[in-house]
Amino acid sequence: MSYEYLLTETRGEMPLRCGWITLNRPKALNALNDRLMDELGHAMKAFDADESIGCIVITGSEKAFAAGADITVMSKLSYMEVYKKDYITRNWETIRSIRKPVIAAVAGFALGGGCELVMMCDLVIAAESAKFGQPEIKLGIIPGAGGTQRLPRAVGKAKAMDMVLTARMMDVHEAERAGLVSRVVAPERLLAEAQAAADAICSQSLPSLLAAKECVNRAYESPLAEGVLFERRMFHSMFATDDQKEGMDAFINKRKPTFKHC
Ligand code: DAK
Repeated sequence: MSYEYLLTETRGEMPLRCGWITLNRPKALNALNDRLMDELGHAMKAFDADESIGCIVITGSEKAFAAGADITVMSKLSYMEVYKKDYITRNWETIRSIRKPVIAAVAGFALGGGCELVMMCDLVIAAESAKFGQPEIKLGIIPGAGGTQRLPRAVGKAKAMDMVLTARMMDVHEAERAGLVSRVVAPERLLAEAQAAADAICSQSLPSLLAAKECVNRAYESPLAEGVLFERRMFHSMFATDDQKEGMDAFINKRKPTFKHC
């Protein structure tokens, strides 16, 4: 598939490298239309299936990570169209199926669907210019890609209500304090910091990364006892990997581990 709205590349050293995806629709502040979301799903699935990739980074431009779903397109839709065609559910759900760690590297606006896309990622590294918001209420709609569910889980009910009901944007420092953002960096450091985080992830054992991500995500989907049981079973299964032997032997012998990802 050739991409109209994305740039993709791989960075880092073998054996595990990072797949980079840059949202590239600058004139519309990376507004997320159907084609862009199809491309994003395709690129993410391709990196997820590539055995040489350990981590995926999604970034945008200096001005906008993404200013939301494309309002020009949505303005023409009727209830029957969005309901019967299950408006863009298809290509947004793809992101949730990605098993490798995904880092959002955010500068500028992350609004509406852009903020929801950020919340579907695993780590969020944000420049001091980043602004987060769910301004859908100003358009006579509500968040539709998980904003009313993931935002309260990330920042708590009080702040989520403030953002969803008043359309107020959060600056990056408030977003970090509230738990929406993993790290804040100077704008010129954003891509280097994201790459450093990706390199740190790619230096680990891939089966451990997949298991760790799956377990943390369980915390959002299940009661505590079920989540802990799931974690325990996954923890036990790690002892079936060569990488567990290698990681512990390397520690004991004071050397760097050489993981085989099996
Ligand atoms: N859609 C389409 N075009 C957009 C856009 C958007 N969301 N955001 C910006 N643009 C376009 C502007 O129309 C303008 O185009 P031209 O006039 O130059 O042709 C260009 O980008 C530059 O924008 P501005 O001139 O407005 O730039 P400013 O710096 O003055 O303002 C801004 C930046 C981000 C504050 C402003 O553009 C803005 O308020 N944008 C809209 C933000 C917004 O309301 N976002 C929420 C959209 S609703 C779902 C999945 C997703 C969703 C729902 C369901 N399912 C899976 C079911 C998501 C919904 C949404 O995101």
